[in-house]
Amino acid sequence: MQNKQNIGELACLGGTPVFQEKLHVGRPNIGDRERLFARINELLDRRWLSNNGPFVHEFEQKIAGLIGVRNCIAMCNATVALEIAIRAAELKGEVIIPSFTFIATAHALQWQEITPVFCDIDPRTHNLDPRRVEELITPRTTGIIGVHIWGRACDVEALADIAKRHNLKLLFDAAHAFCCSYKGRMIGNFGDAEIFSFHATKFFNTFEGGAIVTNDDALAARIRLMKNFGFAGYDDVIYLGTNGKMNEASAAMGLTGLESLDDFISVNYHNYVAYRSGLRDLPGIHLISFDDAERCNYQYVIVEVDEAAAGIGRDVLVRILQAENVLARRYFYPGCHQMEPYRSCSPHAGLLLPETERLVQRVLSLPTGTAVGPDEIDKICQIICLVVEHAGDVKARVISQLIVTNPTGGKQANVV
Ligand code: T4K
Repeated sequence: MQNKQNIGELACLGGTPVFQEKLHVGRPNIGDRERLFARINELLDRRWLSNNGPFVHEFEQKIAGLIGVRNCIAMCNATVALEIAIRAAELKGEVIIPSFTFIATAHALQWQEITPVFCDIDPRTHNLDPRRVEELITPRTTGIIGVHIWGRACDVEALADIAKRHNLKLLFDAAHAFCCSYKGRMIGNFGDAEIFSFHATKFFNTFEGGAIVTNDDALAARIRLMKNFGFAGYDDVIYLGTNGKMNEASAAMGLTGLESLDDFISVNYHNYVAYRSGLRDLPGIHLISFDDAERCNYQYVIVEVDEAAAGIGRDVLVRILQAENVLARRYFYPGCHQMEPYRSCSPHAGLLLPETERLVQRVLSLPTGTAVGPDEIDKICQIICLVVEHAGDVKARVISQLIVTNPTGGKQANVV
């Protein structure tokens, strides 16, 4: 379909969607199928499907080598990996984390009856603000979990300094940050341990999966036991453990994906550059940037919408894009502190999180990855440009249409 020239052509106002098929954020990257199928056949022939099989072992070695870290323990997903890392590091009481993260970071603590204490972020980086972290430390605090949101590293040194001075453990939820670096050193080498996600929606996936990486050999040994029920040998359980194991099919997917890693990142990078050029100079539309001096996976294309400058708010823009089959997402709206059980436990937590509250109203994630190319990105940017250029009219018409279709919900209706 041709680019839209006037706002009457917008799908949310009755036009035909630009895209016939939905464009997703988090469309899985798949490596060479022949290589994958060969590995699947191999593991079937071997009849070794799980429990520290040869593919998992090879996968762990390769990840550790890539990151330059002493230990990698592959896991069934990053949420269980977080839970195990938290338990192995002996966190209890209260742990400071950002509210601006995927809910798994908070749930991994609460699941073990540890209280996540939500800390505000630095609006420039979207990551934990170390100055705010220090204010939240109490006698019950045992640790900090920083989250490298969008693959951009936390202020690792400041957090390490706070952790050291207050005798706290420091973990990093690096779910977004596989293959990213901080000051030239690969993420995975910081804090007591870091946790990667290899979920299907990540640029590199093992269907479901994750890993804990650490340079602490004793911690790694505990984690290895804990992810296998605490078994130290046949018939010998020496810890309270769980089942966090990665299976052989996931490792086969991972080994295959690793062979295409540079291609995945290259596609993401070129998509990011295409968005940057397509959205350049648009008032109120700010694409977050990455440090060219660092390694980055560019897996998230994140835009902040400043309603005052753009003339249109994030939620209306998301609604317009979704009608065009561009499934932009509001990661991470409304913030963990606004979700259960945290909202009920601490209904006024938002008062201490002004930057988080502001950001969750502005941020959106756009489709990228190997399922999207320059043509699609050009069209997505054209829609955004058209909307911002005619923001006043578009907003009035979209909102009046919402009132017609939902007269009782009115302007208060959640538009996405
Ligand atoms: N910490 C952080 C900071 C995280 O962001 C995450 C996960 C975790 C920890 C926990 O990691 P894991 O335990 O999951 O390993 C998705 C992912 O499920 C989640 O892994 C990810 N972060 C989060 C940011 O995004 P949803 O609820 O948005 O997923 P969903 O089903 O809406 O999928 C997103 C889009 O991807 C959809 O438009 C559909 C598309 N998709 C999805 C899947 C699964 C596909 O096209 N194919 C697929 O196979 O959470």
